[in-house]
Amino acid sequence: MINLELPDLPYSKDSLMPYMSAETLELHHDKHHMAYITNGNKFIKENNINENSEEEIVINSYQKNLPVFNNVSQHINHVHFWQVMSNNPDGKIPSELESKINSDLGSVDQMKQDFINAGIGQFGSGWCWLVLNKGKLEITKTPNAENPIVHGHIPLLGCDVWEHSYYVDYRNRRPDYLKAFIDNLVNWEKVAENLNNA
Ligand code: MN3
Repeated sequence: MINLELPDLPYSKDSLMPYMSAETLELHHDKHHMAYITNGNKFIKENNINENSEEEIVINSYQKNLPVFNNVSQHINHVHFWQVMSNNPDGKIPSELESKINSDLGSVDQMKQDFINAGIGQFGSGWCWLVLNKGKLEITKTPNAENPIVHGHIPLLGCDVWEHSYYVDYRNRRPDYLKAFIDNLVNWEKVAENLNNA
């Protein structure tokens, strides 16, 4: 039976400042992510879930078993989210990825604007994404815990727009958080790696 575990952050909690504070990461990683893991493991046991991977659990529980889906999907969303961030104000995008962004999404500036708009446009809680859909890059958004894999999309870059991800640092200013994220907090090497592995 799958046992969800909290991964260490791949950086120190104060290393994303000033764009994301240590206080936010402490709450978000140590408390919020941990709660999804605790509840996810409980529901996996209670429901005798026997899939071999976290991704399979998410796909098979989608629209069928909400407690399992919500917690396991949020777990994989957050594992992804920690990995795609770094303190990267130069924001240099590896050239192969940049060419693909230019050809599939118009330009880097257009991609960034569409990503921000997707995050602003997600009513309530959820995520905005750069995904690969049938070999093509797309910007999407999902509600609540939904991971793009339930739509057959491969997530390359996801941003958490639940209030717990930005309220400490940005209060209600979700657009400012999204702009800081896409301009200064993306580990584009990791996004390129996600594309290569897709
Ligand atoms: Mn979160």
